[in-house]
This record gives sequence, C-alpha cells and structure tokens, in this order.
Amino acid sequence: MVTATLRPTRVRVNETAIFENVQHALAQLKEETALFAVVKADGYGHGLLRVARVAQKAGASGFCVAVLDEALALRQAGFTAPILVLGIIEPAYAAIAAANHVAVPVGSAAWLDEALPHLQDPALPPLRVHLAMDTGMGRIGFRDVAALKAACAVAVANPQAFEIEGLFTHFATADEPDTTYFKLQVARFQAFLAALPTKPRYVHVANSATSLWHQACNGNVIRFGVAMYGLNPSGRAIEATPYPLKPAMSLVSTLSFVKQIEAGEAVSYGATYHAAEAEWIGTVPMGYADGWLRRLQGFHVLVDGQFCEIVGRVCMDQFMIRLPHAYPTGTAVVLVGQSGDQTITLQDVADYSQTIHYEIACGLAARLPRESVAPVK
Ligand code: PMH
Repeated sequence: MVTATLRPTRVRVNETAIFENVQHALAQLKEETALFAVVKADGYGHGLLRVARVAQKAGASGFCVAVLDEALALRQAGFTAPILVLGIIEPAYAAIAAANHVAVPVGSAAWLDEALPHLQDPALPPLRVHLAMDTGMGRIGFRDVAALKAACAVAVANPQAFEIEGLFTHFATADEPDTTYFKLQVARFQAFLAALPTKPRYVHVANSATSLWHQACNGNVIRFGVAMYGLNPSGRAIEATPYPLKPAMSLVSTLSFVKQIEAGEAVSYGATYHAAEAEWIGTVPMGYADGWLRRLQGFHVLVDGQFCEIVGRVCMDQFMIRLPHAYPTGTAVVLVGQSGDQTITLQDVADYSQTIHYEIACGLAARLPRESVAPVK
C-alpha cells in the first residue's frame, strides 16, 4: 500500500492522550491487576507500534492483537512483553507462535490435537495457551465444562507442547446500561472457574467497558482497547466514566481547490447536489478509498471554526464542501478534531454514518499517513 505523504490529509495521533488514558485506567486497578493494551487492527487505526510504545511507557505490561502477524510485527520491532492473539490461529502456525513466545486462545480439544504435531521440536518452548470460555459472546470458546476439561487433559498430557497460561471470556454487553446479560455471563464464567482445580497465571474478562463500569469483575488482567484511544465504549449510551477519556485521533486536510458556482449548478457524481444560490465550493483531498464513507454526504467538516456541509457524493479520493465565503487553497480542514470553538468527534462521524466509532477509526486506510502530536518521549 502506498502511503500518501505528499498529500496534506493526515491522521494525527495524540500520544499524550493515549498515555494519560492508560495511566488513568491503571490508577483504578487493584495492584495485582495488569493492563494489556489492545493494539489490533493497527492500534484501532492509530498505528500499531506507536500505540504499543506509548502504552508500554504508560504502564501496559502486555499486548493483545487479533492475528499472529500483528504479534510478529511487535516482536520484530523489539517488544518482549507478553502478547496474546485474540482470534483462533491455524494449528499449523502453532510453532511460529511458540517460537515467538506469543500466546494464543484455544476453544476446543481438537485444536490442541491438531497443533500437537507442529510442536514436537524439542528446541521450541511450550506454546502458551489461553483457554477461551464462551459464556455468551457466541464467537469462540468452550461452551461447557466437559469440553474445557477434555482440552485441559490434552494440554496437561503434553507439557512439552502446551502451557496453560490463561483463562478468559469476552462480554457481549459490558457497554450497555442493562446489566442482565452481563450478569449471566459472569455467572457462567464463575461456573467454569469453579470446575477447574487450578487457576492459570492470567484470568481475564475485561474489555474497556468492563474495566470502566464493572471493575469488580476485572480478573488479574484487563484487555484495554477502545478507551485507551479516548473513545467511550458505549458510544453515547453511558456518558459517565470514572475518569475522563481523551480522544487521541484527529483527522485533518486542506482545501485543494476552491471555486464559486452559480445557482442551479451541480456537484459530484450523480449530480445529486445543486447550488441554491451562488456558492463557494471547496474540494478536500480525501475520499472513500481513505475510509471517508460515501454516506457522509450531508455531514460536515470544520473550516476556520465553522461547520461546512459535505455537498454531493463523496468520491474515491476527494469530496466537496460548501464554504461560507472564499478561502484560499491550502486552508486547513478539520474532519475530526477541533477548529476554533467547534469540535467534530469520531462519535459524531459514527452517528451520522449509523455505525460505531470503532469502525470509523479502524476503517481509515493505510494510504493516510499517521502523524504523532504531543509525543511521549
Ligand atoms: N478483548 C477481546 C477478546 C476483544 O475482541 C476486544 C475488542 C477487546 C478485548 C477490547 O475491547 P474494547 O476495545 O472495547 O476495550 N474487540 C472488538 C471486536 O471484535 N469488535 O469490536 C471490538
């Protein structure tokens, strides 16, 4: 992927915000509870290595990633802290995980059986496994105690191949005001725990929402994701947080072209927008190929502290806005962030797009350069 460094459109990542969000989270934790920074999907679009470095400086003692490749990218960059992959890897790659001291989730005895032949090299350290309990997320994990015990038996019988390092589950509704389903999942997890003769080193259940609103359930590691980036996991459903979340991401560009059009003239594909009167139209060099969705037509950006409507269809690499008056090319455009007294948040973009801020942040393409601001040394 070509990163467009010679175009003014940028994702700005405020490192100090990430640092402070992690420190605030840590301050709430019991002493024995660690924080693993969830840096999957290129650090939710903020940059894998940048976020990992800042989170570690702030006190994160491990990392969670989605896929084995992300774990290897961290290892290649020199990170030696514990790493947990959150998705099931192919058993054939078990040796790569073991050799790199990367822990993986397991949700069936069959997976262990399939991985076993790949873990026969005596030079390999045992593969660290975290037993995944499906307590109601319905994604990965053991669904009953018998299946869990069968897998434990395989792991325990092959100590040269497997080390049971963790036990975890994932909540489906920790970010919702109604706690009924959350409590059901907690009860199921406790039943799993009670069925095991010993607890592994790491017992973890908490995503950001759990760590914010259900601290009693944290276990001894939290998997801290979206709140590290300063975003409220609930969107707008639960406004109150125990500490302020400081958004790390902003998105900026500049006007690449400015013109005045006559009343009735059209803008962009499909000619869906017609000027009501003589209007100043600015072009912004970013489009749906960068993750700025087509459905953002009618939303707005900020120029000089003023909201400017996105007019006409968002194109692949450019979109147009209606300006209050003429501005020179090169004028700053804020798509996410502050301009003058006004702010546009990722939540605002998500609301307009009828999605969640996670999806907007992760959807920003690799073509957009990420730039650190307020760097943490
Ligand atoms: N743990 C697991 C297993 C996850 O899948 C995620 C996020 C987290 C922790 C961190 O959650 P947070 O960002 O809300 O703190 N996973 C996803 C997902 O699969 N879709 O959206 C978020």
